[in-house]
Amino acid sequence: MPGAELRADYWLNEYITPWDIYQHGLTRILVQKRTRFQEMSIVETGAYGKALVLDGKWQSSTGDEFLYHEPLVHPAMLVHGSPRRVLVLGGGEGATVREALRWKTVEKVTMVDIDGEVVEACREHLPEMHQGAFDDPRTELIIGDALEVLDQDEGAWDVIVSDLSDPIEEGPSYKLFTRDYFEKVRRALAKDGVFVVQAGPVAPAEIRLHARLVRTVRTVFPNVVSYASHVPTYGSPWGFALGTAREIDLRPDPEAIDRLLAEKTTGGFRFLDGRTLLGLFQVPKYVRDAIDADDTIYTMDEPPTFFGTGVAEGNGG
Ligand code: SPD
Repeated sequence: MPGAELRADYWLNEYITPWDIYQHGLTRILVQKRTRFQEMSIVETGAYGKALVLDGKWQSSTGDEFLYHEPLVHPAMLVHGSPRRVLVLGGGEGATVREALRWKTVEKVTMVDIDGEVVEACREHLPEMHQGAFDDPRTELIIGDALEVLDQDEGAWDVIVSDLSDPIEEGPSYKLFTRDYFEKVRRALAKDGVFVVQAGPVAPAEIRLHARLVRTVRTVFPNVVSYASHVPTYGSPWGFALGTAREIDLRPDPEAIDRLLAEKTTGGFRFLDGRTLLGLFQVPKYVRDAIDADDTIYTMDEPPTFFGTGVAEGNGG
């Protein structure tokens, strides 16, 4: 019987759809507490290293986070070409800031996260993720509300990265997946700035959120590209939406991208290079069709509601 091989001490059951659960086998629970904003766990998994889980939703794990954080950050940086000032909204683990700091052109990365307890716990328990990014002299950390920070800084940022937890109804982030929020982002960006948002799963059964987010970003930015990366611990390929007033070259020349990365970054990529970027921008037909078919726009009055939380349980042993 297959179950006889399973050796986890705890199981974290994350609902992917109302019909599917991703059961992550855990060997240790390092942190489990209710912060002012959400339920937080930092766990050690049997297969994928350590992971941050918020409100029962998987955020990232040391074993495959590069498949999320590299495609989150670098396509936007590459579309810009020479980013100096980067704003990260959310991103508690510090890995998004870590990626932005790979760019030698970057003079300042400001990260705004509402939950100081999450940031502190990640700083302490997930050094593999931030790799000292919080201590870099170019990093500024603000514990506060992204909406307020956006209002203060008009036209200031070359790249804004929205690395928020999934928009579950009870969670702290769902309002930040709306047109109203994207309009604030646009005002905070420099005229030729680039915005990217983690934009939900693109598995066929769950693609609605992604399609609607892309349509919502399109109401604010003239050029938008949807792309996705396969992150095994998410249980679905994960989507991103990038918006800008710049032209986006959907068939970038891999050699030119490799030259740009060699010249302007400190390197060390595990996922991204010129060929990978070219592949990322070739969006599968079912994703394009889903985006074309759904014209719902998320607003503060009608924000997204993303399905599912999860629960960690001991195995009784
Ligand atoms: N940093 C936020 C990333 C959120 C990704 N959520 C993944 C859920 C997997 N089912």
